[in-house]
Amino acid sequence: TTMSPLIAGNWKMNGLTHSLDELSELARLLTTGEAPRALVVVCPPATLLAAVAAQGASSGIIAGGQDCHANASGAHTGDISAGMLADAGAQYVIVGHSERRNDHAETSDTVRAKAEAAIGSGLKPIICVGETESQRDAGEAESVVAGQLAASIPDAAEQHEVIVAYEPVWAIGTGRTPTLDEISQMHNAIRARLADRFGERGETIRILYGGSLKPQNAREILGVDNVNGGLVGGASLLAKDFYTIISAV
Ligand code: G2H
Repeated sequence: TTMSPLIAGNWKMNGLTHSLDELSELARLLTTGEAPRALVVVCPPATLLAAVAAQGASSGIIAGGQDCHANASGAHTGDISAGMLADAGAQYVIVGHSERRNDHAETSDTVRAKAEAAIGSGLKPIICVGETESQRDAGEAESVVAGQLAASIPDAAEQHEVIVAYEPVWAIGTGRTPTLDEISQMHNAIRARLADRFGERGETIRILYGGSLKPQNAREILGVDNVNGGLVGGASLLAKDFYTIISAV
């Protein structure tokens, strides 16, 4: 396939206004070096979203949210709708990150509803899936991920762009990564599921890898077949590291 790779930075609950200095540095690196092959997305805390969208525009950095509510508006204290993210300048939104699934008891049905809301507001949802360590040890990794894919991806993906991110829970923020064979096997399995369900369109859905992606392992992981980019947490907080990962594709 010829789709351009996509590298998304997930700042999680890190970043105050001064973090925008790192964004300026990233913008400088992106505009002074060779143009990146990858689409570059930065998902900051919601408080910085409008600033990231404004500041990133001239260097091609695209802003994304980290979560959205499934409803368009209403009495949901502390939540943010997809339309609000779009209004602040976001073009993407992460849904179903394992930290949301765990910390906020989000099920795949919730995640699908959020992805539908995102699409309804013109955002591209980055839909996260991934098995826990005990599920992998029990030989259930592929079936768990297949179940999450089936329930988390809305039918609207037939007409609208969605992105899948495979993030094995045990690799998140741990410094541990699956072997290249394990990544390859899972990404091929995900591709097969997407093709089964969405036909030719399923071949064009990006499948990102996430979980302890770093400058040191980015080139080999992002070079695996059916790995169409990455979702980067810790290593996206420093412009230099994130730029190295972006440049690895
Ligand atoms: C996985 C990833 C980004 P990290 O959660 O979503 O984080 O790269 O810190 O493992």
